[in-house]
Amino acid sequence: MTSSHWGAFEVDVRDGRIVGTRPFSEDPCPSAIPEILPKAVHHPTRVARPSVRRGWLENRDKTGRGSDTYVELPWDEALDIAAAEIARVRETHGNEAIFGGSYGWGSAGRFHHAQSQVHRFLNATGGYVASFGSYSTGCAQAIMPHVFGVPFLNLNYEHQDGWHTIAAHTETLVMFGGVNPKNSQVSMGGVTRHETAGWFETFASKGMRCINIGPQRSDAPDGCEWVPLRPGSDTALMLALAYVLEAENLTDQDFVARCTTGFDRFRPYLMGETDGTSKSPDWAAPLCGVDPETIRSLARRMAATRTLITVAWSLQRAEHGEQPFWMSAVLAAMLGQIGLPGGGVGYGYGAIGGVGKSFKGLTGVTFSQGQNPVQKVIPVARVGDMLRHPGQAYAFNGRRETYPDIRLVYWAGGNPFHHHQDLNALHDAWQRPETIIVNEPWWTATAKRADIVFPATTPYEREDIGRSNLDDYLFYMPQLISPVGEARDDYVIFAGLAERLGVGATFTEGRGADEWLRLLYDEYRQKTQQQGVDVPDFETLKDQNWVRLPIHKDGPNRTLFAPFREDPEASPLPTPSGKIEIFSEVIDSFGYDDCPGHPVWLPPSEWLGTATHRAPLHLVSPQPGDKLHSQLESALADEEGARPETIVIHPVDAGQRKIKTGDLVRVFNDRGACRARALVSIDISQGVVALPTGAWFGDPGGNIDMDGNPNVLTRDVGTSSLGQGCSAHTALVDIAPL
Ligand SMILES: Nc1nc2c(c(=O)[nH]1)N[C@H]1C(S)=C(S)[C@@H](COP(=O)(O)OP(=O)(O)OC[C@H]3O[C@@H](n4cnc5c(=O)[nH]c(N)nc54)[C@H](O)[C@@H]3O)O[C@H]1N2
Ligand SMILES: Nc1nc2c(c(=O)[nH]1)N[C@H]1C(S)=C(S)[C@@H](COP(=O)(O)OP(=O)(O)OC[C@H]3O[C@@H](n4cnc5c(=O)[nH]c(N)nc54)[C@H](O)[C@@H]3O)O[C@H]1N2
Ligand SMILES: [Mo]
Repeated sequence: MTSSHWGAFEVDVRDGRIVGTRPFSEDPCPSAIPEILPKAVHHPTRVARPSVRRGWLENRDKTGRGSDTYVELPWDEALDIAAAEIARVRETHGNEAIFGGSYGWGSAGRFHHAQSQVHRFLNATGGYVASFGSYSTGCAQAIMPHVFGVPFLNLNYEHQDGWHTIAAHTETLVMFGGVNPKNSQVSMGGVTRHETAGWFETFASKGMRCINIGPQRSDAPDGCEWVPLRPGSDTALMLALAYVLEAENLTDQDFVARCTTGFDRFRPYLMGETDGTSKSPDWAAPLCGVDPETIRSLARRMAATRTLITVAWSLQRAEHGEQPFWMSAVLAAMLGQIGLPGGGVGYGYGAIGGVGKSFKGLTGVTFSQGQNPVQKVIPVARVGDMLRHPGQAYAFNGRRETYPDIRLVYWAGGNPFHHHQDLNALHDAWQRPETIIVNEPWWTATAKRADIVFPATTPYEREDIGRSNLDDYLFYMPQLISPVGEARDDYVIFAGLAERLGVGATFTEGRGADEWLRLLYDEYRQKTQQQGVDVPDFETLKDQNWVRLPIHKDGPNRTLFAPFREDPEASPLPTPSGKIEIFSEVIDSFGYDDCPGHPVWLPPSEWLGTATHRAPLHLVSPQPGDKLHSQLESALADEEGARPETIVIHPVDAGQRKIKTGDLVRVFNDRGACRARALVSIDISQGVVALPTGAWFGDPGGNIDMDGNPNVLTRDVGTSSLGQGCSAHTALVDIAPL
């Protein structure tokens, strides 16, 4: 038995190979993702040996990334070359010339977490330029602390209601962007029991009204109502709901007065006193595609029943993504149910399997990354800009920063040529650094654009501990097979480099991976005991394989908002005003046109409101249902008909283009083109197409990505000067039969 981001499963091994997987008996709704594993782990696309790009090896060429051949070298030789190059860059340009943000999910397992390993290594050598936030929630991580005063992820994981509380109290669940059991299959660090779909059965049996607002019916479980909405227009709809509350005297004046600040600055905008436009349902209807009567009756129902507004992370993965997140908090504040069980607002339900579960927080099993002497940090999704514009100034959350001049990139545990926007532009920007080093198990599009590739093991080739704070299981993850090819653990790779750079002792502290694992586990065990939870000693856990921890909490989870609601003076929020900030003096003082002092409607630059005959369709690019991002892609892509990836299109849009289900199509705009396979469906709004992420960025071979990666089409712009998050969901495209 082992654990993974997509859950726990049994593994069958024969003759040193993984031959099959079986679901864990305690999982009520296991993911099918492990079924791809046997093929993926032994796939010919595994990196067999350390490999150095020929052009770089021979004359330090930078232009052949993505097209060159590789020279396989013995480990010692490849490590010598990489260490000498890191030393050269440090000595010539300083550690600020090394980018080690290395964003990505890598694999579950606490010790062999690739990103922690690369950060610890680079810190030992004098530091690196890091990145802030995630592609998942970078924009929310910047805006929401201004509104509620706490780190955004703490809201999601600790303060908002758990499923039990929602089931017991909520009457109306209003889900912007849905709550998708497909996405709940995964959770960083592991999700052992997949429960989201089961909770919706409970909600249905209790007669809860569950309303999915967004472009796809499939974003919420069967049985939920669907209000189709144009992507990028949620703020307009939320404003109109707020307008109805105010116009019909349904705002909870007492809550607004006691628990918020700045309503007086926001109200004139809402009612049209500042700009001559009242944000009424009639104003919003043509923007969001929802008719005014539906908006009015929804607002009345939200005011009349215990209502929980949920907002999918996808809404802030778009230009001006700050606005729907902030506005959802304002709308919930006007409804006055924040701090009541089953009411108010919550974020990221369904996004990952752990949100909505309520567990006592325990200390983690953590490998220290040390201190980073380099202060420079970029917003994670601005990596393309950073490479393109060294020295250029940019705004970020009230600060003025400059991009560093990056000469060396080290990536371990992520796949930017899957995850970043506008991949053709990234491909060009990627030609600028002098050296790119990547640790990867597979020949991904990123590995194929590296100068030095070190083959990394997968979790099945090493022992580890599996544990996530959003899960109540603890796993010993056994080594199931020998490393494939000449793969080494990231730890061993970095220990080899650190040794050559004279910082071996700093990195390893004289320990092997097995010694670290036992030490970190013992420390964890001591701390959990102090927290009142007994876990077995290492050897016992190893024998038992896993334990379920007694850390379940069923009660209301509102550790932050219930006392605040009760007495906002005695239990203030950690915002400047101590209250929920409907108007933020701090944000206002930044003077950003693209994120002013209170939530506003700012139309995105690409959405159905700006559609042209060249690019008439809005592309949303959600997470793939059949796997995690680009992981295990080579094995899945082998399956007959699995590639190119499927794009969902409305029958009217398909009919106009003579496209039928199963047809191969070309999806394109001015930034690029990819192939996809059409699925014609009435479960998507007209004018919108959905192409999930997950396909590798196939070799362009001309100018069309053959596998169907939507990021050849997406825009590489920040959400705003405030959040500078990823804007993947803001893109217009067209489609033609191939
Ligand atoms: N258009 C569009 N783009 C998006 C999104 C979107 O909604 N739309 N979503 C964004 C989001 S939220 C995210 S989180 C990103 C995800 O993007 P990533 O996190 O970059 O995607 P993964 O495919 O999980 O990349 C992990 C890589 O680590 C490798 N790996 C696994 N285990 C190990 C290991 O032990 N060691 C090493 N060295 N490597 C390992 C895997 O093979 C894989 O290549 O994509 C973003 N991109
Ligand atoms: N199976 C699987 N699950 C995953 C992942 C995976 O790769 N595979 N990745 C995980 C990761 S890293 C993350 S961050 C989460 C992401 O979780 P989310 O951000 O919630 O998920 P997405 O799939 O990006 O988007 C969900 C839906 O939002 C809708 N949407 C897009 N734009 C808009 C809009 O403007 N308004 C409204 N109302 N709806 C919109 C789309 O129809 C889309 O299907 O998922 C996690 N779960
Ligand atoms: Mo993510």
